Amino acid sequence: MENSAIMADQSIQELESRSLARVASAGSPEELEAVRVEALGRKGALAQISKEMGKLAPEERARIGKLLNSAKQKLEEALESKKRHFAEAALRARLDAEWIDLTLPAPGPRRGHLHPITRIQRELEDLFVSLGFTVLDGPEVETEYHNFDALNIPADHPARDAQDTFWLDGGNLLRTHTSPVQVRGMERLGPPLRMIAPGRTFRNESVDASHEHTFYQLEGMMIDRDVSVGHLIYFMKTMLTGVFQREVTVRLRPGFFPFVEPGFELDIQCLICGGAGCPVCKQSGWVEQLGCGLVHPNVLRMSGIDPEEWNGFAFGLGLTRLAMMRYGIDDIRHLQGGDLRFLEQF
Ligand code: FA5
Repeated sequence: MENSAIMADQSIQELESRSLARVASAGSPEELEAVRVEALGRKGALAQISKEMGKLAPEERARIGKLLNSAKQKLEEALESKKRHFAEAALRARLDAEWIDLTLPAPGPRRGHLHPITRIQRELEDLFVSLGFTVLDGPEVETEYHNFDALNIPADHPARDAQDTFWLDGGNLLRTHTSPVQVRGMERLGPPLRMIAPGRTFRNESVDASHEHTFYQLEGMMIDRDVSVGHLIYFMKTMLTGVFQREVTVRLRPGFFPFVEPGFELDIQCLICGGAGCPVCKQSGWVEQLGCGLVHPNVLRMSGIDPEEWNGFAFGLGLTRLAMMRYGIDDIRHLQGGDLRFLEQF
């Protein structure tokens, strides 16, 4: 055998066994590709050897050619099989990572919760029901008679100006307070009567941190024999302690409402700023929560109740403002702004 043929023989065998060992130990598809380029690539080791083959005798050339082809085939098979191995391992890893249990129940729709105003309303309903009061509902579109006249506010009374509202065709209006439900309660149920009426009210107001054009009130009324301001104060304190779960500082100021005599405004010390002054309390330290008083004899009489036999107290509470105080909300506009990020905090 010629010398150069022996050398080709050796280098093919060496290359084959070295490359097969490298394929076997390759840890990644990149390493595998490097082996392929070095051994089988256009400028790779086997290509170099086949270039030299021209120098060999024809019979040696055929033998070395066979050796070359066999080495090339073995290497290609080894590469292919290792490549498959990597692909299968990658697929297995992916399937493991992306595995989902199709028998698990689907996540249901996201659960909502009650609006803070609704929550307070329901709590107050429970509280008053436990004190023997009935919960009444009334229309949001009211007659002028129920919203004003039956409450001792005739057409030319200046108190109408304080509750400017939205008038509808036919002389009806969006109720400015929940007080018309008192009238409907007296008309329908008669004395003795203990009722509350929560609901939506409307006023033609300039909106600011503490005023909305659409807000919630809760009306209350108790008609019986010998009802006094003492009873009124007892129920107001019981109610506010229930809402705030602590003693709150309250003050009663004389207040004028044509349907009560005497009439009061009940304020609580601002729980947002602790009385120091903020936009909600208009820097006064106090926030008006409700109007109240002893029911005016004219109102009883107009609803068919004899004021010589019966008397009572009534109050009208701002539910929206109460929610602000309880949850420390410093602007009334947040409550009905429809921003779920705000509402989800409660
Ligand atoms: C009345 O509406 C009387 N009907 C209350 C009443 C009932 C007095 C029974 C006596 C006997 P007033 O206008 O003050 O009163 O409103 C009552 C409460 O509603 C206020 O104390 C306040 O908390 C709330 N309120 C009034 N206007 C607004 C508004 N624009 N935005 C938010 N809350 C308001």
